[in-house]
Amino acid sequence: TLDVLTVGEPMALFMATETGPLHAVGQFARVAAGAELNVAIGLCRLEVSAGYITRVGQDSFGEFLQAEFAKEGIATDYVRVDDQHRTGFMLKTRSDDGSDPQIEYFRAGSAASYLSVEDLPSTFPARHLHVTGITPALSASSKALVLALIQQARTAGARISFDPNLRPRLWPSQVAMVETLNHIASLADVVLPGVAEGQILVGSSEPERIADFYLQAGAKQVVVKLGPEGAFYKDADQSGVAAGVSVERVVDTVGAGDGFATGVISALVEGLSLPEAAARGNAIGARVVQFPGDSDGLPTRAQLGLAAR
Ligand code: KDG
Repeated sequence: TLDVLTVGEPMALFMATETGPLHAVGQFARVAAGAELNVAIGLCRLEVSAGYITRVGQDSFGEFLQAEFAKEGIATDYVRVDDQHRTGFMLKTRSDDGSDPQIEYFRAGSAASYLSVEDLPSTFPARHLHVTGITPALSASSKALVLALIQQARTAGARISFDPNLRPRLWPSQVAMVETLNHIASLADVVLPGVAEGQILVGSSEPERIADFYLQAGAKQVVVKLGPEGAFYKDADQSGVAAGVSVERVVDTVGAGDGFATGVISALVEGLSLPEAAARGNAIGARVVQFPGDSDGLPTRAQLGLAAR
């Protein structure tokens, strides 16, 4: 059995290596991206086993990504190569000052957008399922897969975490986005929204209100990301703030939420408490913002000061 299973779209990410708007940048470095892939990588570095359900194209990006999965030790039993559709990719500017980078996607009709219930494992193979709001936005069939996986995980008694990861550009409308994501959140055990996401999804940026909304909807634990201020956690027994970890220089905030999710999920898998999980989320999120790529800041256990598992 795996510790964690996740599902999503991996992409080749071309990160600008010089500052300036995308149309003016000529130099890029290629790395791997994809919110759920980042979490799978982060978990593997923490010696928490992770499997990844995905599809890549039969092309150089697909080969590159498969090599990354292998390098990081991700279980690839649920990775399919699609010879009909291409692997998606994206471009990102270099901001260097923590401001949101400019992002352009080339992913419509990608191999991963054809994820469907055909990708469902015969039996749920993990103790924990992690999903984000990106995968159900890719297509109707990928949304059906996410819902089927959640059903399978619930039946198997696995814990489910959900990071809304709002990507309005990938949705037909804001109403569809909010409706689908709040439904998925109501089926999850652990919900990990940010305050800005709370404003859009539940109409409040007040951490406790966001937490109460999801606890009433059916979640068991909510951890609301407060950025530099840390995280607010709440479940039936306790609530509080895990203090933020200060950072000398924020380079790029993309991927910080995935680092946060990695910390929370790994800690829960290891049997730690909710406050401890939120604290580990903060520690990893704070590392990730100091690196330009999505996953280059994801630490090993030694880098986090943790004993081997
Ligand atoms: O969380 C980081 C992701 O935003 C990035 O890796 C790309 O998955 C991605 C997306 O859909 O934006």
